[in-house]
Amino acid sequence: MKITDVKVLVTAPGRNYVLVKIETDQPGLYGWGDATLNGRELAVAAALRDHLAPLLIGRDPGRIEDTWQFLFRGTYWRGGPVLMTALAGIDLALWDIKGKVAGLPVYSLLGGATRDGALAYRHCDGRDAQEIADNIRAAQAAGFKVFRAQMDVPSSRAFPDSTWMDLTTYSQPFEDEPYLRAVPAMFERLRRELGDEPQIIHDVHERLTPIQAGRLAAAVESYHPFFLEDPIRPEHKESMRLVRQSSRTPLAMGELFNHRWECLPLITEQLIDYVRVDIAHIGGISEARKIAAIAEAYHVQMAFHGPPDIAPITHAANVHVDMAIANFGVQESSKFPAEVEDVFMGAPYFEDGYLKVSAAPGLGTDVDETAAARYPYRPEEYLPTLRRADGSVQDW
Ligand code: CS2
Ligand code: MG
Repeated sequence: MKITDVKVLVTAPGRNYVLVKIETDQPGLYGWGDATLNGRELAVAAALRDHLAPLLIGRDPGRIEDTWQFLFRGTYWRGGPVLMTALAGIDLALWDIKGKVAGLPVYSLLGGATRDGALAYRHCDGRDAQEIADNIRAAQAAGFKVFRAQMDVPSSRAFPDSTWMDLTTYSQPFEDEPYLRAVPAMFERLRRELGDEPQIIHDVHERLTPIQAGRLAAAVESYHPFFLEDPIRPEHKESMRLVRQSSRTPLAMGELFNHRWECLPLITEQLIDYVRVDIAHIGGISEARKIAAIAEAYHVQMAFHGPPDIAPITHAANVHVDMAIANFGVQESSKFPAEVEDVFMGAPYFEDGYLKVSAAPGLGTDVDETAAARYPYRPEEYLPTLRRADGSVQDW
């Protein structure tokens, strides 16, 4: 069997997505992958179209690991978000093809189901703790058991560039002291209102220094968060030692990593409890299962990144891997813009707290290319930036 064509499709049903379709010499046999990198979509599309797609023509689509090694090591330039997202798009499409050839869902190819569904969490962000509590109650009524709680932090100056934002970020400049006071107060209020049962995650989004992160982890420990996510910036990973020493609050990290080696010190030193890598940004399922296997040996669990800025194809890949691995922790779930349903079919579905995929062959997802063509790329959809009250750059 041979790859005959690799198509790169950029579509924006509500948000921008970069999709990869790998076609074969077998009639009607193709695979879809997702290569979306929020705010850098066209760089990935160009890497695929101009550099990687031509290398795939004529290759055997069944040799996934060999193709992965060839594109990662054999072409010399490796790593980084652009190349690893491009590689993920190809990897996902190849796993989709392999599943279709075998007549099996990808989770079955990965060893078969270890669970009935992937415990899912829902974003319940709000302007204040009261709004978050209301959102959690509504999500509980819908069946969710795990929730993410983000809130606006009062500060001094209105932040103009707020069109794109959800409450992952703040509509005002970021100041560390108000933030460090606001988050424990938020947890205290949520526990008072909702009791001990709801499992609550908070995403720091890389905004603190290690000592501040340690202080926050200690301050929220008695409210037993599910985990505290990305407490510090991702570059100097050894700084997590300081955060770890400060408390027994579970820690999660990894959505900015691009391959297993970036995860290594955090896993092998047991500095985190959950790996948050994004399957669309680490070279796909092939890399995800290796990271999961390394993490399993160190009692670290997987909590794959699942924001709406990656396509439903990656969300399906998340659940296929979640279903197959032994050390699954929790799966971030997202609400997509309504238009997404015009373009994508077979996304994971939610049932009583869990995300599930059908037993359809491959990833079980498909793309309506005619519908996709109705949603051209949106250049105005750009990542927001965040600044401090004094005007200096802050990690978004
Ligand atoms: C967030 C993301 O879901 C999360 O945990 O950190 O929404 C993140 O901000 C975006 O994916 C960035 O593109
Ligand atoms: Mg995050």
